[in-house]
Amino acid sequence: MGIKKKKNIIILTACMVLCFILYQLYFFLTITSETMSGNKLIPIINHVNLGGSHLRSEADRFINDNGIIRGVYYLSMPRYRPEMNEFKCLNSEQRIPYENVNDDYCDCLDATDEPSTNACLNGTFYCDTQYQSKPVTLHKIPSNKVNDGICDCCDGSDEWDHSDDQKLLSQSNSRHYRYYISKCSNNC
Ligand SMILES: [Ca+2]
Ligand SMILES: [Ca+2]
Repeated sequence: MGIKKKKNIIILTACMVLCFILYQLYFFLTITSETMSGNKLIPIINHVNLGGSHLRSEADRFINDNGIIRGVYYLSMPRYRPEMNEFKCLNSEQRIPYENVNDDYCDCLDATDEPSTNACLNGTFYCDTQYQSKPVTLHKIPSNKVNDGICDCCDGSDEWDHSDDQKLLSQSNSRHYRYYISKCSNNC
């Protein structure tokens, strides 16, 4: 191989590396500018690419970034694991089929089977950022404020059910990063 040919290959490789770096930088700056404006980035699970045994169920949309069922107080989380495919309401002896948890219908008389939805009138939703400091307070809201279009939690986690028209990034950018922007900013 001639010296000139080698030189051309090196230049071509360098150009490709440079283009790749610029491409990544462009997306990084796009995401950063969106974040700087106070919006919150929420990961989207790409169900198609997960495939096979890792295929996520519809129920995964109820899991927040902390790995906790949305709206559940973290200390209560173990009680939301199914026992014999049943759920025992937190504050009573009532038991319901586990599939009735977060099915958008209030089954437990104590309103604890719908931690992520607004189905129970007297329910409680614990924000993703469960504690606020100075003074330290447990951050929770009545569950009828979940997905009502108004940001109630300081981190905006009560407005988790986003429709397509709330995506602020373009479709291609969203797919690339599997992110979209919620309309609630994180002020916690
Ligand atoms: Ca239910
Ligand atoms: Ca709300």
